[in-house]
Amino acid sequence: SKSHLTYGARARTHPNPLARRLFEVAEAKQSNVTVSADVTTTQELLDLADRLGPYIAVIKTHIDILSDFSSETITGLQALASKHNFLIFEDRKFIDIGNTVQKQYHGGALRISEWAHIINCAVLPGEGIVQALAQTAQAPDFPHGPERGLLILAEMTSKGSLATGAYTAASVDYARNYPSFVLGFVSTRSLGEAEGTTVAPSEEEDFVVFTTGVNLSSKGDKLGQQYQTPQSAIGRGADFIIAGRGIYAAPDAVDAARQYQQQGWAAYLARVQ
Ligand code: S5P
Repeated sequence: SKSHLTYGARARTHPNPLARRLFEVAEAKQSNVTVSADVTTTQELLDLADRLGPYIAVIKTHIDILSDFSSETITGLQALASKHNFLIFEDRKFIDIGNTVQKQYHGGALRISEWAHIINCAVLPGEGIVQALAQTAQAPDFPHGPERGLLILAEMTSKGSLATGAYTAASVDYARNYPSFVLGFVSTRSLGEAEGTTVAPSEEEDFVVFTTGVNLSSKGDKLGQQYQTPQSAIGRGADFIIAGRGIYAAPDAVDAARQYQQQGWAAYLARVQ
C-alpha cells in the first residue's frame, strides 16, 4: 500500500480526481477526521457541520435518520461544505440488485447523487452493484461524475461481522475492476496484500481507507459496536478515521473534534516518517 506516503504526495499522483481532492482537503486542513453526524434533525446536523467544519475533512451522514429531511437540509449542508472545505459522505450502504440501487442513488426521496461526494455499498449482491452505481455516477449526462466516488464496505466493526475472508477479498477484487469510481474501502485496516484476491493490483493502486469504530474513551457499546483509538486505526492503515458518538455526544463536541484531529494527525505524521 501507499500508506507510508504523505497525503500531499498521494494527492499529486492519485489517478482518481475525488481521491486527489480528499487528500488535498486533508493536507490543507491538517485533518483526517470524518465526523459521523448521526443526529436526527436538520438543525442539529447543520449546527454540528458548522461548528465542527473547521476540524474535519469529511462529514458522514445517515440522511434517512433525519425526521425533517427537505431540500433545505441539502442546500444547508452544501453551503457549509463550501464554507469549511469538507466533503460529504452519505453512509447509505447500498445493498441490492443493480436496477434498484440505481433508483436509490439517483433521484428518489433523498436525491443522494446530487449532493453526496462519497457513497458506500456492500458487495453481498455481487460485482453488479459496483457496476450499477458506477454507471449512474459516470453517465455522460450526469454533471457531477468527477466528484463522485464509492467506498466498498469490506469489513464491519460490529461483533460477529460476517464481512471477512473471501467476502473481504471479493471487495478488493471489485475495487480493482472499477478504479475510476471506487476510491477504496470502509475497513478496519489496509487491504490488498494478503487477502486471497484474484485480480492483480496495478502499479498505481492506492486505495483510500476509511476506518469507523473510532473512539478515544470507550471500547464499545451495548449493541455490539467495537472501538479502537485513532492511533490504532491509523497504524493499521486508516487514511481517514470516522468518529460518531466520540465526537457529537461528547460534553463539548468542538473540543472533542479538535482532540480527534490532533491525535489523528499525529498518528498520520508518525506513519509517514
Ligand atoms: O463497520 C462499520 C461501518 C460503518 S459505516 N461500523 C460502523 O459503525 N459504521 C458507521 O459508523 C455506523 O453506521 C455509524 O454511523 C458510525 C459509527 O458511529 P459511532 O457513534 O459508533 O462512532
